Amino acid sequence: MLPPPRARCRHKSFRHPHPSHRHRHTPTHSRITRPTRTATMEDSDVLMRDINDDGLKPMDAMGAGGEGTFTELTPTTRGQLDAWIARLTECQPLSEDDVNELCNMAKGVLQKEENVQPVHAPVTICGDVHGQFHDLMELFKIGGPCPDTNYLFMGDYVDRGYYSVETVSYLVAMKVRYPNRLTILRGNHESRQITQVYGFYDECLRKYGNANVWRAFTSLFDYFPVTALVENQIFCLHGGLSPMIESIDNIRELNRFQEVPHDGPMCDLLWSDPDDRGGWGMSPRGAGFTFGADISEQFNHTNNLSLISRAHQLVMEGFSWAHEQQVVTIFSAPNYCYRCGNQAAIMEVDENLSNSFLQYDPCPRPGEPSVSRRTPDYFL
Ligand SMILES: [Mn+2]
Repeated sequence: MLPPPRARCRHKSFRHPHPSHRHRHTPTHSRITRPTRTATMEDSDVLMRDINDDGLKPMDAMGAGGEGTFTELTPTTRGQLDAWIARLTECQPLSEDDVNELCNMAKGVLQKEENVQPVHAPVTICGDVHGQFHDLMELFKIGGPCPDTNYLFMGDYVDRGYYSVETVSYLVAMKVRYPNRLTILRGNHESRQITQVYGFYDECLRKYGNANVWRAFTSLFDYFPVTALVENQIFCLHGGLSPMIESIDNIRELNRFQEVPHDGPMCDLLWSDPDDRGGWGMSPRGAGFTFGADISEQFNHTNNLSLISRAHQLVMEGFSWAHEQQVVTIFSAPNYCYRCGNQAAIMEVDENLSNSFLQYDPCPRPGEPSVSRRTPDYFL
């Protein structure tokens, strides 16, 4: 069923000439079954419940105080943000003081957002980025620069890649600078516990000599919205559904301002995966659940949704349909971990809510080894 045409175009997106490595897929509400199986590398990101916090207990998210009154950017603040963004665009990290200031500003912005943040079309929806800063810059070349193009990121900005600090600093600075053009959701890696295992904590120590920047960002992560809803039809989140959530209103009732819990509805939204098997299943990740096509069907029907858009799993073509096109997985880190050989993708949703995918390969970086598992043509 086609969505009603939108009365107005909220924002005209800037179109880049198509680079050779950019592939456009035809409009997708045609019913093409894509038999792609989701790869399982991300399944190795399991939740370990027995990590010693070493005193790094979640801060009281609302205890920061005073920063919640953010209203409008002053020219000075705008200049400050533009200077930070210019520095970060060159992949240069901000100073520790600047990160603290940025995170306080961002708390003011994100605190006002909803658990189910409303988003207007047109918007370009992106999956995991995982600290691959240069590939994030490539993403903006492929999709069009922000703020000319509106973006919605579905979490997992940090860990795995070498530039988590620059990646999350850049996205947060852009969020504060252009709050209505950019939506950044929380992924399961935006957590104190997970970042201590998968790289962000170590990267902060290496780049700053102490854990203050890690502490500032992980405290900020408690403010990120957990889901978004594009024009009341496309439900966006990092992981998937929860047996404790029947309606979208259930999500609105959650207190999201906390560390990602080990279980329960908020945990499931950030950890669950769609599965070929029906019903609810145990997740091999040790957190969240697997859910079948029957579950997606029921959820979309109950909530009048046309699509669940999520990230969280490596998919070799950058996007993958599941559950008869009721669920799509989007993964935006090409050659994930610099070795998986996958393409990345982003999904453009236009003002009529029809979608198309842009796929891209890793941005070539001189001086860095490119290790790919892709079989060379001459070998076949
Ligand atoms: Mn994830």
